[in-house]
Amino acid sequence: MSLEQNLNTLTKKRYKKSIEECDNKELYYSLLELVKEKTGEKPLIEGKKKVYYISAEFLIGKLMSNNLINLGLYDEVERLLAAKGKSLAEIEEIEPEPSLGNGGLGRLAACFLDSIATLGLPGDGIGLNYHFGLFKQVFKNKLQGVYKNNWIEKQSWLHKTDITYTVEFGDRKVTSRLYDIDVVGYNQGVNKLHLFDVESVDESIVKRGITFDKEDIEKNLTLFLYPDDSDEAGNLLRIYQQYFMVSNAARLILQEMKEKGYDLHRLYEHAVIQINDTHPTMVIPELIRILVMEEDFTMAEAIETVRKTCAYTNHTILAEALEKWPLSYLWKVVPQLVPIIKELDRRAALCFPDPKVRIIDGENRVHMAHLDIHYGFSVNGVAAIHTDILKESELNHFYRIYPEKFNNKTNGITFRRWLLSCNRELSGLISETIGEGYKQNADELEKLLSRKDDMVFLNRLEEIKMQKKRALVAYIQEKEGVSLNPDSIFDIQIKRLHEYKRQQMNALYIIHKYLEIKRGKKPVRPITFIFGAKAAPAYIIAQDIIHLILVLQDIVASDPEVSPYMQVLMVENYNVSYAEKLIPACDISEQISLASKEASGTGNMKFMLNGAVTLGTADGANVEIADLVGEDNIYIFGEKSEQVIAHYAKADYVSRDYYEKSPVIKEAVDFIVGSQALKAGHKKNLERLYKELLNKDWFMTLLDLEDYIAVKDKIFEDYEDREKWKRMMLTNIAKAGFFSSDRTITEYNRDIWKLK
Ligand code: 26Q
Repeated sequence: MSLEQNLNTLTKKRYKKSIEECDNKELYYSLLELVKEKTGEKPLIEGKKKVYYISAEFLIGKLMSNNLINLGLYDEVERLLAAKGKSLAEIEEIEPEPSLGNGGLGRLAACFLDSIATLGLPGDGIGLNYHFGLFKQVFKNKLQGVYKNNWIEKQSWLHKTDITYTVEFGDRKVTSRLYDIDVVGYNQGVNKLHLFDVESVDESIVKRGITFDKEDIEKNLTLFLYPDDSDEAGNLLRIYQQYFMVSNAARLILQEMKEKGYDLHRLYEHAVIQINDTHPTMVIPELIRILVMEEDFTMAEAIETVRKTCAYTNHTILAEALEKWPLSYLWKVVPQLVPIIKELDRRAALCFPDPKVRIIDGENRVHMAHLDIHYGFSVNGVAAIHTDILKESELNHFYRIYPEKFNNKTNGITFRRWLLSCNRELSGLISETIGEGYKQNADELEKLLSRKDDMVFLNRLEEIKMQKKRALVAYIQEKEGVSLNPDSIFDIQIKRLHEYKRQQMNALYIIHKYLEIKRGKKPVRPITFIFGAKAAPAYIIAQDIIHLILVLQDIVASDPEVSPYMQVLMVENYNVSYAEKLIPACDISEQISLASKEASGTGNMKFMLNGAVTLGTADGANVEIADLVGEDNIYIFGEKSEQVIAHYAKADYVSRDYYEKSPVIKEAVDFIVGSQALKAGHKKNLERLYKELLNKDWFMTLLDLEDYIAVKDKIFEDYEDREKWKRMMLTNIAKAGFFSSDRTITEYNRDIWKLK
């Protein structure tokens, strides 16, 4: 049967209509069924050893386009629909975006699943099926409002399985249910994303916004990702979620091992568990517990078996993100793990008496990362500079006892989504120029360098950028009701809102530019500053930064003297689907974190691949981007990580000094509480932010502001040398191959997983 007949049969069966007669919604659900059928025909990827990637987040994005590409059906489906007057792109808009993650760590997990399957490696993801996931962001009154994100529809990519387990907590038992999503590799077989849910979950307990009874665990366990943890009940709920995730994971893994007839004493020959940050750490004591209690292992055997099976990835050096659970909380939620954790701590302390490497500290808090390092065989950072900082400072005490465990795996992104799917125009041009080989061997992008002086090619790059800018402008017009100027420079910062990422520094630049224009100094070409970011609901200063940006958006838009030269827009509810539209349209990629604080970043890679030029600090993977493209093709500014680390050590950064000695800084900071801003915004939020910047500024916004202004002015100037700019675009695209997650996963497999 042809694909067309196949689809026609489905639309007839479901809606008693031909393809032509169906609307986009009907076509979407018919295609969903078709793709699920086609995926079902592909073999499961199998082998003697399998990786289980356990993660609290899987930010997978919409799946239709990606799955069609990986199945090799995209072009055919697009053509057959077009022949009937339908647009695949419009149909894709119908799909709800799964809300199973928050930011970089979750998106990385999704890219990794794609690459694991594409490389034909056996590997499944294990996580939770959050019903509302991360909140939906709505701006009201220039403030962030939060709502539940109801993304699961009756028909979806989820397959309900008949696997259920009983999970026991200290004070209750719940029944879990496994749902699977197929992960199809590019021209490859299929792996699974396993998402556990609790049978008794009750969506109706969510009342206004995202408030619900935090103590009703049976009903709330899988409702939200990262429930507000500003009180004890919220923290306990996080522990319930984490244990629920890993207890189910442990059951599933052991069940698979037994079904394949493997000896559990050789677990590590058939399974490797990658622990994505510390959220799944309890899988270590849980596996040990099961092996001892149910499989007749001695404690020593269980520990050694688990140690050889588990590997840990660190994604942050921010102290507040390193999980430390009070032992009293663990007693409440998972008392069965406490004796095991104590025993693990006792054994580690016998070998290494240094209190800095204790699992349980003097205040009876359990350091989850310490558990991972002592009882896993691998510890990796996610970019070269990040791993160096782990080794030399943050985890130095551990590095000195276990140097052989530490390794770097610089992050990567899947080119199937971040080039082939989101920028078909560019991938089409690349295929035409260097063939299709780069789709499976990303290094081949370097062949493009031979076109460096080919003006015809460079002009096509520029045209494609223009086309993607126009498409974004149309989308934003419809979604946000804002008209952007496609002839302006698109300067974009999209990422979670955090002070260390320094959206506030970008905002201060915007104030500076605004005041310059008011004084008559106009930019040669208009500039559009675009932001996208969600702020954790309990993170007050982050909300204030969003408020400031929305205030600036309003001030600029309502000032006819300025708005022809600059525009500011913060898009609402930034998510993966929005990223897929913003990234291809970007000219300048803002990667301006305080050096040493951004473990890697992966947005930086996506922008580069789509021909944007990076304006960034020497932080995370920016450092490796700079090494690859050379200093002429990137704009690096600000103090280096060693200097920043020294400031923290000496406690010698005083933001007020920077404010007082620089009139430019002072003027921009004062604007936040000036009459114009106070008229457009709320006094409480603006004053709080102003005071924070002057009195605390823990992430050193003012440290790099002058340099940022100078380098940003230079990048806008260089944009006018169009030939030079187009060459920079080309170099960035051509050198992006290193950042394919296929390379990253090849390295994980070579050094850690050893699957085949
Ligand atoms: C911890 C404790 C309590 C509540 C929440 C958390 C928590 C939640 C999420 C801690 C960390 C996260 C997420 C971290 C994250 O996304 N890290 C990013 O990981 C990317 C992939 O490696 C990197 O590229 C980014 O640099 C890093 O910020």
